[in-house]
Amino acid sequence: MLTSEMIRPDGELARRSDREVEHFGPARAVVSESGWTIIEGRHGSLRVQWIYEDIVRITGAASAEALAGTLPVYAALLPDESCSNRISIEETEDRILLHGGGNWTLQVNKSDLSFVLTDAAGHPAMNLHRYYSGEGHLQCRGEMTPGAQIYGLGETTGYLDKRGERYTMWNSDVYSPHVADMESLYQSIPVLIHHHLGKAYALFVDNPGQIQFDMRKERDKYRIDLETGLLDGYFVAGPALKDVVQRYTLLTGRMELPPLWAIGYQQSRYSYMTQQEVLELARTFRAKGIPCDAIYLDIHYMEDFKVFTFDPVRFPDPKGMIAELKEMGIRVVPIVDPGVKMDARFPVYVEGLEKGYFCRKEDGSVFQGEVWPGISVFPDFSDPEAAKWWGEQHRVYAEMGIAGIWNDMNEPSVFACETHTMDLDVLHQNDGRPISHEAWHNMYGLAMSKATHEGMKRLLSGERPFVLTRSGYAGIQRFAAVWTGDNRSYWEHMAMFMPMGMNLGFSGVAFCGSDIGGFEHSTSGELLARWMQMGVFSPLCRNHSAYKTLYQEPWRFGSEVEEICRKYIRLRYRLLPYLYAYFREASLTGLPIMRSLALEYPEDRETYQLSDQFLLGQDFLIAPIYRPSTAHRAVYLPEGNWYDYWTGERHEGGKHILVHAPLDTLPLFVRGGAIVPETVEAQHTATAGWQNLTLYYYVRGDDGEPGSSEFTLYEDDGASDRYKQGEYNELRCFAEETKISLRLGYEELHRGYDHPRENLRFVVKHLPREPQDVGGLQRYESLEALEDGVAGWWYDHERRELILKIHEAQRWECAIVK
Ligand code: MIG
Repeated sequence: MLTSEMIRPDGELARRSDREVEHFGPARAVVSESGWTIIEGRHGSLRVQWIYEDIVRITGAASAEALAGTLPVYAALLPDESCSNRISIEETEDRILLHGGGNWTLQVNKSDLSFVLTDAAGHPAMNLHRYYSGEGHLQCRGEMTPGAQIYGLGETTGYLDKRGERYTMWNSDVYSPHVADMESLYQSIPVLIHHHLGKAYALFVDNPGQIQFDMRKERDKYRIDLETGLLDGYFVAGPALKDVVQRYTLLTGRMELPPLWAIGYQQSRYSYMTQQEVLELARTFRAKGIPCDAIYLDIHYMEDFKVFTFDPVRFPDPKGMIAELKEMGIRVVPIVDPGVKMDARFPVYVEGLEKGYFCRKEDGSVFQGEVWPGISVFPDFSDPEAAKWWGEQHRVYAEMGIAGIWNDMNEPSVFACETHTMDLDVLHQNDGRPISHEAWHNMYGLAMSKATHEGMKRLLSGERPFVLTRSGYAGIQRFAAVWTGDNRSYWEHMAMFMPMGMNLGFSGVAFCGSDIGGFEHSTSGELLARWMQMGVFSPLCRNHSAYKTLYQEPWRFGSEVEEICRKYIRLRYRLLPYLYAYFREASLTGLPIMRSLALEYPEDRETYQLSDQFLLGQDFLIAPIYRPSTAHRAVYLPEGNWYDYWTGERHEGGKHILVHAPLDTLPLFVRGGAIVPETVEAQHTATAGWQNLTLYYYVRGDDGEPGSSEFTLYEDDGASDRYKQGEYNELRCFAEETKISLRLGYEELHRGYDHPRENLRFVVKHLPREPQDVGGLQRYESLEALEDGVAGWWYDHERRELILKIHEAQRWECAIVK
């Protein structure tokens, strides 16, 4: 607990950014080696490498020697040939101009070594930046364009735009309520995106030690202060926000396609205490017809909190339990913490110790810290052998039929010590380049998830693993999904997830979610209902609650709340084809699934600060109610027409509207012009070969607004990695509208996954009148007649919907005369 002593009058609250620093200049020499250039200054040096056409690496250090040779790399994925990229150098009286590819030129001022990236026309594509050195630490200052926004920076509290905030990249287990002035949480993703009127660039600092980003201290500047290591900056050019995110994830990687079950609804609690309770829970979901794909086992499943064990009394037959649950379509995801109990009878401890796999201090002694199992030791995931060994420990789970692992406490969190983490002088092996914990801290969680992901992949022989992690660093998306840790059952925390999730998305983490209902503190039925409405539209959909709080499964608060949860979870299952297509896209491009409106409407200033609405993909706009006893809220709709998902009412965008949303209603809008695939709801996921598929086309408006739309549907078995060998389908669906006609259709872009299709239809929503002709197809008098028929159409006057039943073919298209 903090007291007011914190702000005693004689106390010192010195910030790093107050420390004295000097800029690197003036330039004294320019040295070029194959692929890189060092500009040596009086107080520091820059090393420039053109990594990709649109990504320039500018590393800074106090001395040129520190920059020679191979530099350490943590999250960045560098192409092999990066170092052979040639940089051409031009010198003027006051500047050094470097050009290494693409349209960009790096202009370095000789006087202070400040630099700016300009485009082909000579306009700045990135503002002026300056590196500084001070007593043993480095700093970067970047100019901000007045009126610009700052996005990204990973998992942070507060609102969408980070201007005026300050964050410290230092992975921390923060159990205290997450509030706006919290500078660190579990994840550290040092990527800052500067955005101004639709033009953006990013600066990614690849350094897993402590870094502070201060967007507060100086107006229209940000400062980045490093405690250890090099100032290893990657400037990622835009200009579009989407370019920036795609390029940043080219640099730090993208997620692999998760198994479909991990996209279903997941139920968790700290803890479901016994095998009996878990089975009962699963049966209740089924009895109540509430879809569910996964149940989590929190720490109580273990014997004395020893990892890779099951408590023989509480879980006497885990294998049987897992098999029974699998029959019901439910997967089990056990928690795995990094702390290994120090116990001479515990084989994991004994073996790890023998082989030297645990973290050691400089003097060679094994680091010990207290966590759940009591005094514990911690694997050194920076050592590839130790990591592999850790991965191998998961064999017990894999053999039981488990494919999902939940990594917690991996900041790492250590109890009852001053740092709340490992001693800073622990020396990580780091594959032959030993590094102190102080300098490597933020990598620990990522390295654990990487070891887990890779281990599970080896063990599952072709089945896709799922890893969920609390802690991580840039690039974590390659190995794990992220949940936002110990939030509370506060309305404020429900609201806080929106900007947090959107900024995680900007920072490359597409697969994220919050504990639905809130973790600590007891939820209420109303809060659970509202949070669920938002949660089914977040990429990860998991309800989780803390020890000793009220149980918060969907049925715990009476029938009204239960019905609301059922309705929304079922909606998520109907939308799986839509969601899965965006997971596929994220795996290919790195673009987020949960999106800030600014990503899609970068020219629209109204979107820049929107922290309480988000998009799921391009077509769904979600504007949850996040206050108690509230049934109205303002919603901003960007340009175009938007349909209220529930009532079908059409709203013209480019303005705010007031929406009425009683407890069972989530304000939810679909973009006019959207093509949205839906399947039928089910109790759990199966394959992603959608047997029943309806492609909804939402017309652009009542007046025949012209335009064309596209949606690429993706199908595969949803479980294995055979899609990598081409076992998948891609269906490009399209719609072209003019005032008098509508051309609808699809074509197969790829066919490699065979599965039966029972039912395929197109539905044109909100078509104001019955069309005169539908591709010469047969017109039916009623829905029943159409159902019995082979192919044809029927127009529903009441709902203003055209329903088209079609035969599957490689391509299909139909011209509708309105
Ligand atoms: O609070 O394993 O964030 O989800 O239930 C201490 C018990 C440890 C923290 C995680 C939370 C989990 C809990 N863990």
